[in-house]
Amino acid sequence: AGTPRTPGNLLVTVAPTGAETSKDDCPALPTTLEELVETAQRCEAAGAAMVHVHIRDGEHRPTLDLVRLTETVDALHAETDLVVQLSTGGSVHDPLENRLKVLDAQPDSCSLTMGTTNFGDDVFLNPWPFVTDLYRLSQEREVVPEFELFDLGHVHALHRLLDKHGLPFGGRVHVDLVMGVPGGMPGTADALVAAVAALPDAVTSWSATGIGRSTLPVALASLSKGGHLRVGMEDVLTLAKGVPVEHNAQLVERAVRLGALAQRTPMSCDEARDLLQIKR
Ligand code: KMH
Ligand code: ZN
Repeated sequence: AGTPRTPGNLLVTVAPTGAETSKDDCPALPTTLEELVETAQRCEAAGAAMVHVHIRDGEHRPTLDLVRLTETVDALHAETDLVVQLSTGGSVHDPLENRLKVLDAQPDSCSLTMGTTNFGDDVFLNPWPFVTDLYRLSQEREVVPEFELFDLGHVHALHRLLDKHGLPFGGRVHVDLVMGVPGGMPGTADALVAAVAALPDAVTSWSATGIGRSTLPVALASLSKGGHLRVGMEDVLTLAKGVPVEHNAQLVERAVRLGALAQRTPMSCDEARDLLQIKR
């Protein structure tokens, strides 16, 4: 028998694509199924345990096409052990009814944003009835939500949701702070500390990600407060000023290096499934 592995205590989630960057602007963005699977495999080898997925159509445009979503979930399950989280946020242009249908593709987890937010010059729409419909659907379908909090008001909306509608499927409450979106809370250590202090007691784990230049301050603040990390080209396209990300695995590798400095070890996919109580 080999040496027993130290249990991991750092969940690294990779968000490799997003819906707001075009392939023309960033050819390294994984937009085809082949690119996504290759990315997921390299990110898993580098230490990621969960993938937050947005997909693209044949012209590399964001889509919520159910056939493609299902094919993507199946391929990621076949080719990796990663926890597969589908975005229900889609792009700022996706209608709410299409975003609800994402759960038909049977992901392990789904993102669930806790309120409407300005998103640059656009609006990312999440009216309360949509939030509660999506939450109830996730409970029925036994899909574990990741609550996306873009603002301090979203933290309070999460209190309200859990008070009125109970716990998610599996009983764990996992949150991701998405910081530094123009229109949301800033990507600063101060804002992270305020958001974490206000989280409901029912929260069992949380990660954070900082958009663009707030990536490193947010990652360091999250590690300091005992949080987990989300990284990926959905959130940042440079490693440093003028140094483009060439592959999402570089961001995962950096997250693992930062974690190591904080004496945190990346979780395996199985450990992440236990943490989030993903249906087996
Ligand atoms: N594309 C953003 C408008 C999510 O995936 O749930 C929304 C987003 C959040 O990316
Ligand atoms: Zn997303």
